[in-house]
Amino acid sequence: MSHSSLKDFLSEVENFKAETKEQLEEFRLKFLSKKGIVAELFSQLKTIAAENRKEFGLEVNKLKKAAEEKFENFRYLYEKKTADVSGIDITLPGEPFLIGSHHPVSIVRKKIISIFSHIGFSLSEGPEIEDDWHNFSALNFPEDHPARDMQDTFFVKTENGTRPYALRTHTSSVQVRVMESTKPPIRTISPGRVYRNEAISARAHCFFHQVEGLYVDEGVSFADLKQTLLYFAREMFGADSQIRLRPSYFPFTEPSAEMDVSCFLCHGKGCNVCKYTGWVEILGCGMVHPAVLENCKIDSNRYTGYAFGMGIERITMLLYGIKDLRLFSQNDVRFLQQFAGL
Ligand code: 2U9
Repeated sequence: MSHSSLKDFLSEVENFKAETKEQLEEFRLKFLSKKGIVAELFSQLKTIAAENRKEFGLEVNKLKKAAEEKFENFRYLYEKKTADVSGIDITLPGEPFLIGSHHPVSIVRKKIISIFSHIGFSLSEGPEIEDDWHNFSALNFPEDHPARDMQDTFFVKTENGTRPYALRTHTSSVQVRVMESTKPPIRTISPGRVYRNEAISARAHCFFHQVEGLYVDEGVSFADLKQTLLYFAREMFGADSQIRLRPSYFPFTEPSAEMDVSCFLCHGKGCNVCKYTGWVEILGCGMVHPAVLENCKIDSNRYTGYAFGMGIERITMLLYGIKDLRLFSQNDVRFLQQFAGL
């Protein structure tokens, strides 16, 4: 078989068009059957001079592939053309297929991350199983603080019976790790899942999600904190939002405060969400305690910082009017589907 006739076969295959079933069968018999051209060419392989055999083999393979592809294409077209659709109502609507949706906690987490990333906050993440230092001691929790109690925290037992690790109770532990490994300025938020040993009810769960923020640099003041939180409230709850800060106490911040936002539902007229006060509690915050900075080897005479923390489920419930925390972890599609497209 000469090279030129192989080329002729290839162009014959490439130019082939079938109008009828008979033409298609003729094509199959000619090229692809047991006694067809492709099989015949393969049987000639052993008679080809050794130095030309590889090239010849490749060419025949190319012809075989082209013929098979052509045959399949026309067979598909023919079957489509002659398919029997009598008795099928092609005007009936199709079976709808369910599209997925983002979890409401993810929607709100992403929104919070986006708001803070626009003003230069980086994202930091860390382990959910933490040691005592990063979850408690570095954050200035006294040895006898109730959060360290088995009643409040899930401890992880090791093989030798000691309990040196716990499921983190807040993502502040992540920020301790950032401070230990980074020189200020530090401007970061840490979203993530946290765990508390609570009986499960509509208002409490053994795990939930937080976003905490931390800003450490020279000259960071409470005024910086206030302005950042006002920006956050207006991005999250509407441009006309107001905030107010009430004094509070946390071991890791001093002074500490809780922030309320003016009610985004009734705008002060009084409603169920704000319990007729006009204000809704959103987050806790404060200036990082100097002892926490020192624990992380940051000079508290040179640097100051602010921090804040919020529960994502709480904000999600307020925004969407969700009345039961358990809905977030029950994976009921009737609940989840309401957030499709958001
Ligand atoms: C470092 C130092 C201080 C983070 C803060 C709060 C206040 C706060 C709660 C809100 C509701 C937790 O989800 S919640 O239960 N958080 O009130 N969090 S200040 O302070 C830090 C963080 C990191 C190194």
